[in-house]
Amino acid sequence: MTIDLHFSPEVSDARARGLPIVALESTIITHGMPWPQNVETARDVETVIRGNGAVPATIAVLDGRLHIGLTDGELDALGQAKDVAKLSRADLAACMATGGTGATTVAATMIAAHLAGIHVFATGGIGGVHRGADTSFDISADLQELAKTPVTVVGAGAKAILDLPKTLEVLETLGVPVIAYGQADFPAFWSRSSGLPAPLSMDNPADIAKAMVLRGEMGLEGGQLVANPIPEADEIPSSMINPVIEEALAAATADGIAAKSVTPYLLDRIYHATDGASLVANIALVKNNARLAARIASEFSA
Ligand code: PSU
Ligand code: MN
Repeated sequence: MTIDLHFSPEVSDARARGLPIVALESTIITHGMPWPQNVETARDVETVIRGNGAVPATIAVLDGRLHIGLTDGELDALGQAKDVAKLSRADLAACMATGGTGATTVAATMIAAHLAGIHVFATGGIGGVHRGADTSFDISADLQELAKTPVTVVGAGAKAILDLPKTLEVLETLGVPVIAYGQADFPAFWSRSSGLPAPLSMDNPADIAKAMVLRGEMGLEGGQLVANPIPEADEIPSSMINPVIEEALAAATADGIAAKSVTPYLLDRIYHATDGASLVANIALVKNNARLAARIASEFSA
């Protein structure tokens, strides 16, 4: 049995013409941002990709069917739907088997992109090792996926709510290349620098595409993480965001938040605590990642 992928007309056409395609996740729409900014951002990000010579493919499961590319109407409906499942590697097939509707995380989007022959994927920031993971064991499945599935993921580092040193350690153990774009430091989502050096650094989309191709030729499984710093004009300095993160983490513990709910809870809490400034920065960095991903995808096609 082959999987019945449901391509949008735009993505179908791009495949037929051999155009570069950039995958986009949908959890950021359903669990990462409030309505209506979520839908507006999803549209704007697609526009940025088109403006940079590639075709966007937002990925989600709608009524059990794995969609590669959403129409405007589908995007709108998903952005307003209540109780959409958050799908990682563990949940994807179960949601499809039961005819459910779900948004794909970084892990699940990588799986779907690979099935669809898409090499590049843009997001905000990947999941990673949560602070307190030594007792909670909360480590995002995104990290394992990067070790397994050959897709280049462009994010603004890992979300600063995480334990970034431990996240980098796990990525190293898993053999995932972590490539800072245009600087030496690993970025921290809302801020340009985490204060930690990135293991690798590149300045050129062509080199990033070439490294991925070489990995494939050598039989190295897995993808790579491109850590693209938020534009200077949009960043929130870590001195400003860190106390807010600390407060949100304390609230999550007090409220007994665990598992899949942790990331959405923290993002929402930080959004309110910063009067929406965290969302403005989040939107800016996603667009910036989309731009770079489109350029990398074009290099893959070249
Ligand atoms: N990046 C964002 N906002 C998000 C996410 C990433 O800017 O909402 C989502 C992604 O889908 C990522 C997920 O895969 O959070 C990680 O969740 P968890 O920590 O439960 O694995
Ligand atoms: Mn988790």
